[in-house]
Amino acid sequence: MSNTIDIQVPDIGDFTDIPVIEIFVKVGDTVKAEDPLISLESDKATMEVPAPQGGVVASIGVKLGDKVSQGSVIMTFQAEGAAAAPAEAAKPSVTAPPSATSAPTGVAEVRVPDIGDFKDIPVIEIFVKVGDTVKAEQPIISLESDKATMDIPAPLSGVVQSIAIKVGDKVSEGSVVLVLATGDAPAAAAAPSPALAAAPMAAAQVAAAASTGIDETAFALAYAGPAVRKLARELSVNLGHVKGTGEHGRIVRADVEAFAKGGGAAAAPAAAKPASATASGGGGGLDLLAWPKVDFAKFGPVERKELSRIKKISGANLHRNWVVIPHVTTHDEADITDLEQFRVQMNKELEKSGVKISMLPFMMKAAVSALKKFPEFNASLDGDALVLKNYWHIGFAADTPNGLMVPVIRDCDKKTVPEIAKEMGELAKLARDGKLKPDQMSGGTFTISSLGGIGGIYFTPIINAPEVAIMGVCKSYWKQHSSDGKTYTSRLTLPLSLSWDHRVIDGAAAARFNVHFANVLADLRRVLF
Ligand code: CAO
Repeated sequence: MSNTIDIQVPDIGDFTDIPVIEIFVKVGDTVKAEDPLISLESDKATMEVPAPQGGVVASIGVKLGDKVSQGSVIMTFQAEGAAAAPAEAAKPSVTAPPSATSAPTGVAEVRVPDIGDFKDIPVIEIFVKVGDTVKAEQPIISLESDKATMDIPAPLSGVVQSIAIKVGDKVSEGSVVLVLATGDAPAAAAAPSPALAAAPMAAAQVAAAASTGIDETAFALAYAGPAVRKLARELSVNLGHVKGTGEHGRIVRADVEAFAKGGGAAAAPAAAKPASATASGGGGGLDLLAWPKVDFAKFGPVERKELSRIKKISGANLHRNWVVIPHVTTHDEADITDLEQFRVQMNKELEKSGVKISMLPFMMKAAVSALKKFPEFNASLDGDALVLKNYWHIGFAADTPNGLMVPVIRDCDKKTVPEIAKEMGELAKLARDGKLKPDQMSGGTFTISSLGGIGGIYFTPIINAPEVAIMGVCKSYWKQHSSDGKTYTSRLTLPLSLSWDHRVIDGAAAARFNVHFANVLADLRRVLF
């Protein structure tokens, strides 16, 4: 009677011919039931095949790159207590999970599948949260390109263990979306089996991990399988700092082990910094207190209202821009007395055309003039370089029932004031009706945020990255002005608030930009110069 048993690939749903991307054991290794043996990777998910029982690896029948399907023999075990085992024990013994769409008991990384030529598509909605049970084919996230909205379904049934993306993130084929506990594996909230501990920690567990200095977001996004994640946790290695040497940059065991020994390749210079620098507030990361959790209903009646999709997306972008860009705001004012007279006159003349001109199209022209004079304001940072743009596409913040949107008017340098006014009206209407297309909000080089129709004097607009400056404008008012301190005249005055990225622009340039902008509004003939 043979005392070895064949270990086969169990039921892995509809997947066939899946490449082996990692082998975690070698001949002679003693493994316990549920220890991961190999990792498989399809275009939709990464799955680990765990040991169905304990034993000693007697032979390995696959090598990296081999393609396997359900029933493929991957290795043989010298079974624990094989001599005494009943005859059935020698039969293939990997138990198929109950559902045809379940992966082997364990965890599976779910990735964005083949989505054609689309790349860097924003995630606009996440339908699941950690702890949710999902069924195969159930939509888990929604992506929106300028051409289509696509729902990505779960390739397997399981329980969501962690989510690697957030609304607004851009994904492409192969991007990790979430980790599912599959088959009979418990959810993150339940006591994790050894195999499950490999997965990124669920939200409730993050607080405990924070003391190790691990950047959980980077950890969750790292391209590594559950067993490697488990090893990284055991060795307190921040996966986000490890450079993968596996195929397509996948992090393998050896990378984590080498990193733990201090010899591993770091993904970024930040990796050279000890994790404790972050934990102790050394400046590498935001070492913030947990957000206060308050039961507001204890103090009075409340109503809970979910944020709109646009608010969630713009909120995430504003937050990133506020945190990442060193903002400074320079205030100034423009004398628009003559311009206002001219505007009123032009509106009378244009009455029949149906186009009404507010102050904003004039400001767009003034912005183009200032951007041409100070080209570093019409630029974006790309690593250590500044990309200067030879086109002038001006965005304007539009207040809509669903939140803030920024439509972009292209080639403002080539358009007349009435043309800009007309296009602005059309884009603002599309924005309010929720019909703005992504390409009508992209490509901007500078933004104007006007609160002039509402009120206020000054504010601090947040830069619309990757732009490097934004002009905020408030309501014009009559101000007493004197050039000699003796005689005074009333001038219609427009308050200006220019926020700029101090990595690119310095204070003197910002002050000059404002002066030029104000001078052009005071006397539009200056755009000719
Ligand atoms: N001073 C005084 N009056 C002003 C003015 C200013 N700076 N700017 C506009 N006005 C007047 C307009 O002339 C118009 O007056 P009438 O009704 O008498 O013609 C009135 O205010 C309303 O103007 P408007 O807001 O409809 O037009 P606009 O071209 O100035 O702005 C738009 C268009 C889409 C930018 C604006 O409607 C809007 O959404 N603004 C909000 C932007 C915002 O939320 N910014 C904050 C971003 S940070 O959270």
